[in-house]
Amino acid sequence: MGFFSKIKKFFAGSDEVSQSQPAAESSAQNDSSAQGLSDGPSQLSGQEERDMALALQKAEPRLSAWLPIVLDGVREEGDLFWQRIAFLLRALQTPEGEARRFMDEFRAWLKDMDYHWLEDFRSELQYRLALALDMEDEEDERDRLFAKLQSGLARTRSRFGQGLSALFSGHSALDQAFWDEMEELFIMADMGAESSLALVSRLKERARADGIGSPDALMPLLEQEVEAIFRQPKRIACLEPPEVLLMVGVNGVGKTTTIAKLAYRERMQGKKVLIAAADTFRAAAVEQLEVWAKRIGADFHAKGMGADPAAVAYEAMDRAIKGGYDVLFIDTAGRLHTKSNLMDELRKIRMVLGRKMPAAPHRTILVIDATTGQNALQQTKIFKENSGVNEIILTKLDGTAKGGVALAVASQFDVPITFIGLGEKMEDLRPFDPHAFARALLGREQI
Ligand SMILES: Nc1nc2c(ncn2[C@@H]2O[C@H](COP(=O)(O)OP(=O)(O)OP(=O)(O)O)[C@@H](O)[C@H]2O)c(=O)[nH]1
Ligand SMILES: [Mg+2]
Repeated sequence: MGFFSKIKKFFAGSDEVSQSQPAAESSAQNDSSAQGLSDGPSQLSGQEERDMALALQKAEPRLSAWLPIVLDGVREEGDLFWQRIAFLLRALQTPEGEARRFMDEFRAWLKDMDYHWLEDFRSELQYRLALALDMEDEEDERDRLFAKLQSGLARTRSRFGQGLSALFSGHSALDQAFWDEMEELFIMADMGAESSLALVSRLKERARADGIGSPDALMPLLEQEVEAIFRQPKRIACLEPPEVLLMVGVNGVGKTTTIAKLAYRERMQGKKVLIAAADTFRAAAVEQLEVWAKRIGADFHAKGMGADPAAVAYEAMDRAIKGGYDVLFIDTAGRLHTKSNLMDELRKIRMVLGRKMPAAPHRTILVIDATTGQNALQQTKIFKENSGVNEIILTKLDGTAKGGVALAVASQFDVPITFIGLGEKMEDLRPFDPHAFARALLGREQI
C-alpha cells in the first residue's frame, strides 16, 4: 500500500511529531483524497478529532497503543466504531480508496462471522490493520509470539538448552573437551555430524581471532553463528503477475491451512488471489479449501475429486493470467491414489505451469511439520530433488516441536525457512525471524 512510508514518517518519533501538524488537520489540508471518508451524517466533532489526533501523536507509534485511544468508549460495531476507524485511517493519510476497501472488507467479514461486540473481533481488527499498514513487526505481539515459540521449543530446550548451560558452566576454559562436548550436543540435537563439525570449527576460529578464552564470552558468538545458519537470502520478486506458489509436502503437515494463512496475508495487502485445488485425492480436501477461500475473500478453482491435478493447475494458471490475478496458490496432495507417483505428479504440475509462464512456479514451498523429527530431513531431500523446493515453512511449532530439526534442515540444505506456524489461527503464521528462533532454541529468556 502506498501509505506505509507516510505513516512511518508521520509517527516516526516525538521529535518529528512535535514539528508536524496534528494528523487529522494535516490530512485535511494535504490529502483531499481522504476527505470522502468524513462524509456521513454523524462524524466526530472538530474538537474530538483534534483531541484524538493529539493523543495519537503523544502515544508510542504502535497500533497496540493507537487502538485503545481510537476505540475508547466503543463497545460494539456501529456508527461510532466506523467513525473511529475512518478517523484512524484518515489520520494515517490513507488514500480514500484503500481505506474504504479496508472498511468494506472488514464490514463484510464481521457480517459473515456474525460478530457484533468489539471484544470478539478486536484481535482480528488489529491483525488486519497491522498487515494492511505493514506494521506487524512493531507490535508487542512479538513478545507473545516469542513466548509461544519458547514453549513450543521447550522440549528441545530442555535437552539442548540445558545441555548447553551445563557445558558452559562446567568448563572454565575453551579446551578440547569443551569443543568436543559442544559438537556432541549439536549432533544430539539432530543437526548432523558434518554441520555440527563445521559450526564448531567456525566458532573455534572466531574465538581464537577475537581472543576469547572463556565459555561466558563465547555465548554471543554462538548465538550469532546459530542465527547465521538460518540466514535468508534476498528473493527476486515476481515482476510480472501472477506470482505462482506451489505448496508441497507429505500428508497432514499443514499445506492447505498454510495456503489459507498465506493467502489471507496477501489479501490484507490488497492483492487479488486465486487458490487452486490440485489436491484431488479426497473430496473433503477440495471442500476444505473452498471454505477457506471464501472466508478470506480469495477466488477458487477446482475440478472435483479424482481430476488430474496437472489439469487443474493448468486451467487455474490460465484463469489467473486472464483474470489479472496477483497471486495464484496451488494446493497439492500429500499422497495419491495407488499406482500414481507423487513426485511424478508434482513434476507434471511444474511442467504445465512452466509452459504457460516460464518463471512459474515462482515459489515452491515445502511444508514441514516441526514435530516430525529426523524424517523432516528425508522429506526435504526428496522434495528438493524432485520438485525444486526453494522455500520451507515449518508448522506446528506451538506443539511438542523438535526444534533441532529446523537447525538440521537449514544447515544441511540450502533452502531458507520463510514462515513458521505457531497455531491454527490466521494470525499464527508468522515470518520466520532467525534472531528470535536462535534465541528461543538456545534457551535465552528474551528476544
Ligand atoms: N497446532 C498447529 N496445528 C496446525 C498448524 N498448521 C496446521 N495445523 C493443523 O494440522 C492439521 C492438518 O492441516 P492441513 O492443512 O489439512 O494439512 P495438509 O498438509 O493439507 O494435509 P493433506 O491435505 O491431508 O495432505 C489441521 O488440523 C491444521 O489445523 C500449526 O502451525 N499449529
Ligand atoms: Mg491439504
